[in-house]
Formats: sequence, C-alpha cells, structure tokens
Amino acid sequence: MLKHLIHTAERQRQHPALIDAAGIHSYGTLLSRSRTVAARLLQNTEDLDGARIGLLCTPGLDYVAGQWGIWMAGGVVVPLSPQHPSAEWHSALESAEAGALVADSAHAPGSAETARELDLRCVASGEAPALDPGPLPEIRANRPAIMLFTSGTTSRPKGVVTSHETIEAQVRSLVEAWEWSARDRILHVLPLHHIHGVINVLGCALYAGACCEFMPFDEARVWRRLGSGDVSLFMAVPTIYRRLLRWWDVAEDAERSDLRAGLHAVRLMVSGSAALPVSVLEAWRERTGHTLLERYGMTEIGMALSNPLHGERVPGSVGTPLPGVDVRVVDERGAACPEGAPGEIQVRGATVFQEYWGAPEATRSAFDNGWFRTGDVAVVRDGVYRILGRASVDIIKTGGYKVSALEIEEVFREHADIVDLAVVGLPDEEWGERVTAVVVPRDGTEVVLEPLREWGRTRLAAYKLPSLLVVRAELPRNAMGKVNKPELIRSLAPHSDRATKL
Ligand code: MLC
Ligand code: AMP
Repeated sequence: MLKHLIHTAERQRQHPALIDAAGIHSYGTLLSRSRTVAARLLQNTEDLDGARIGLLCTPGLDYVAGQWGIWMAGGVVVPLSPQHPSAEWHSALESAEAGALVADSAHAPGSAETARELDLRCVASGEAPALDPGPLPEIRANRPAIMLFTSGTTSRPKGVVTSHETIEAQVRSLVEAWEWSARDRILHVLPLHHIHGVINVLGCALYAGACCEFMPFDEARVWRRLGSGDVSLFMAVPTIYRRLLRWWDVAEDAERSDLRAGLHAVRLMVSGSAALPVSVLEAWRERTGHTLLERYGMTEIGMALSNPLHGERVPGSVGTPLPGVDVRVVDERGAACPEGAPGEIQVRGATVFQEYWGAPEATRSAFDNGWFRTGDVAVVRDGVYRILGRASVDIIKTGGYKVSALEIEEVFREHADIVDLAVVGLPDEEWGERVTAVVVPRDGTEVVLEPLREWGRTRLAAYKLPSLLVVRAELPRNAMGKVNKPELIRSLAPHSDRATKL
C-alpha cells in the first residue's frame, strides 16, 4: 500500500491531495510532512519494526501525515478518535501495547497526559521544522499496517490487524468497482478510526491520486459542498443521509434548486455501515435524482458486496461480490444455503484481515476452513444479496457505529444505583438502532437517563451511551440464568416510544 501511495504522490507533487480547515495541501506537502513524522519517530532507530503507534489528530493533513509517517517508519497505525473520552484512548493504547503516540497540536495537552500515564513517547504530527529521516526501512507488503478496534461479542473491543497488502487489496477492489481516478474529489465527513472513513474514503482517494476534502458533519455545510459542483464522490452512513434529507425538506425552494444544479457534478453517492432503509433511498432519489449505491462490509474483511456502479441498484439489497472477494452463505452446519434460504455470510480472499491482536483463539474461531464468519445473515436471489440481520443480539449498530452491549453493561454495572441491567438495540428511524438500557434500580433509588449518561460520558464514547432508558423490577431470564434478550427486545420494541428517550 505504502509503496503505491508514495509512488502516486511523487508523480503528482503539485496536485491537491487534501483539503482541511487550514486550506489545500498538495501531494508534495503531504510527502514532506510525512517524512518529518517518520524522522521524529525513528530518531536513533532504523525501523519501528511493527511497533503500534497511536494516532490522535483531527481529520486533515496532520492525521494523514501521521498515518503515512508511521508507515514510513515501519510502525502500525492505531487511530484514536479525538471525540472519545481519554478512558477509550487508554484502553485502545493498552490493548495495542502501543509504543508511542502521534498527535496534532489541538490534542497536545490530552495526548501528553495520556502518554505520561501510559509511559509512551509523544510525537507531534504538526508543522515545521521539516526533518529528513534519511534512509527509510523497507516495508514489505505482508507487514502489519493498521489496527482498528471493533466491538463485538466480547466486552472489550478487539484490535483488528491488517497488513499493507490486505489494505491494498481492499482499496484496489473499490477503486476498480467504483472507477476512482485522479480527477475525483471526495467530501469526507466520517470519523477516521473506522474502516469506512479510513479505507473506503481516505485510502481510495489517495491511492487513486484524487483529492480528499475533510469537513466535520454538519447538514448545511455538507449540502453546500455537495451542491458546489466541485465534488464528485460522497460516502456516508444511513443516519447521515436521513439527516441531510431532513435539512433539505425544510430548506427554501431557491436554495434547493441551486443545490440541485451543482449535484450533477457528483458521480457517485455510497451508503454503507448499516442497512439503508428503502424509504431513505427513495426519498433521496426523488429529491436529488441520485440513486444511492448501497454496499456491505466489515472491519475484518473490508468491503465484500456492492450494488453496481453502472446498472440497476436494487433497493434493500447490497448487490454482488466485489472484485477479488469470495462470498458464500451457509447454514449452521457450514453447508451452502440454497437460493432464497437465509444463512451466515462468510468471506474469503486477499481483503481479509490477519489477526485479532493478542487473541489467537478469537482469531481461530472467527474462521471456518479459511472463510471468515461475519455473523451477518443474508439471502441470495439471482446472485444479489440481501442482509436480514445479525446472529448476535449483543451487537448493536447505531448511527453506523458497531457497539457491544456487553461492553456497555460492564461499565454501567459499576453504577451504585444499578442492581442489574441489560443493554439492547431497539429499532429507530434516525439511528438504525438505539442503545437501550433496561435497568433494575437499587431499592429506594431512582435511575434517570440524563444523569446516567453524564456518569457514563467520561467512561465511554458518546455513541455507546444509552439514549433510551427502561426501568424494570426484574429482567427476563432463561433456564441458564442468562437475560433473555430476544424476549426483552420483542416486549420493548413496539413500546419504545414510551421509554425515556433522549
Ligand atoms: C451521538 N449521539 C447519539 C448517537 N451518536 N445519540 C443516540 N444514538 C447515537 N448513535 C448523541 C451524542 O451523545 C450527543 O448528545 C449528540 O448526539 C451529538 O453527538 P455527536 O457525536 O456530535 O453526534 P453527531 O455528529 O450527531 O453524529 C451523528 C453521525 C455520527 C451520524 C455523524 O454518528 C457518525 O459519524 N457516524 C458514522 C460512523 C461510522 O463511520 N461508522 C463506520 C464504521 S465501519 P449530547 O447529549 O452530548 O448532546 C463499518 C464497516 C462498513 O461499519 O461497512 O462501513
Ligand atoms: P464494523 O464491525 O464496525 O466494521 O461493522 C460491520 C457491520 O456493519 C457488518 O457486520 C454489518 O452488520 C453492518 N453493515 C455494514 N454494511 C451494511 C449494510 N449495507 N447493510 C446492513 N448492515 C451493514
């Protein structure tokens, strides 16, 4: 991956690579800033040799120079979200057994404190003086490149380790399928600690020699840029499309017709990370004339399925396997499902990750004879895949983020007023699912949503905090004593409008 990125950047040093709040940055600037980060990281060593390096930067030049600099020096990037409380940074850096932390000036105080607490070296990704790292280590394609944390059926998020060649396979598959070129400009509004923002948007843009324009998500500003005529690509999660529609529907007529004119320059709009409701796809098409392209993927496997760039995009479906990706649907015994019968999606190929960091047993059990078991359930008809849901009730998708019910339960179990609790995802128009806490309070206490969220805010990322609260005298349990979550969800889903909501 790195070799191709550097080669592309060197060929077009003057071409704009990134746009952020500070302005436009050429590929030449990106190269020299990355080399400076590499020099700071290497100091007296020749090769970081796979050391895990945290990256804590606002999306923009500093982030990308940090990422490339860590790669040039032979390290593995562990991106952290600037929006997260420091408890989340700690847990990621500790699990990754990180050796250093690269941060921009906006996060210097927070990162310095975290680095001190964990006894890590802290390196600035920012500005001058430009440094020359001298000869850089040889980065073989099979060396690990990135560790992304993903929540799952364990209480602690797992570090998904992916090599340079795997990232390159993930990116090439999308560059080919969606015909990326150096003429593209993508508007990037997604977080940079998950695969959607890191690989599909940033990785593909720079691999193709295109331009990536960063902007924090804000409905009015995003519409203005999409309607400017400068942008050719946009990728987001369903919650973002729904929010943009809400803004559109209350905008002035004149504003809408101005935007519509500029929208012709956008050649592709992609939705992923969670199921795109058909109603959103249709409303989007009606308002903008664009049919959203829905695709399916996962941190461990990159993207696996996609509706076509050219040809019919089937609403409610995620299309067919992407180039270079083998996909099958199997029943519980591992036998291929006949057409139309639901089964688990399994994926094989060069786009699949290497390992969960420090968890060989979890890595082994994630595969079935070389096929990665996604835990997602789908049916195939005429070669086209439709996602039906997930096998585990402990995994919740909210706003496009995957969160683990078990992780949230473990944190809130420490709350003094809570005797027992279960966390479930309830269907929700805006978020896809809402993190819902079903709580049994200690006798004589009252548990209230807002203070509960306040209590959780320093411990967990904002999107993991329950935004719905249900108080119960007891929780339904099965014969094994485990909370019966399917029953809980069935009993709550029709009444979720009556629970305490944010
Ligand atoms: C945030 N809030 C939520 C929430 N997320 N409330 C309920 N449910 C949620 N999921 C609350 C916050 O606590 C806060 O409340 C308020 O909303 C604003 O918070 P914010 O962080 O500013 O949120 P906002 O900007 O509104 O975020 C919405 C969003 C964001 C849609 C822009 O969720 C987002 O960027 N999602 C994309 C995630 C993503 O990239 N996923 C890809 C994973 S990779 P308060 O009380 O503080 O005001 C993957 C593989 C694949 O899935 O296939 O791509
Ligand atoms: P993550 O583990 O954060 O990478 O999220 C991956 C999960 O997102 C998948 O396992 C799916 O459950 C879900 N997902 C991604 N794309 C889609 C989609 N188009 N439709 C439904 N679910 C999706």
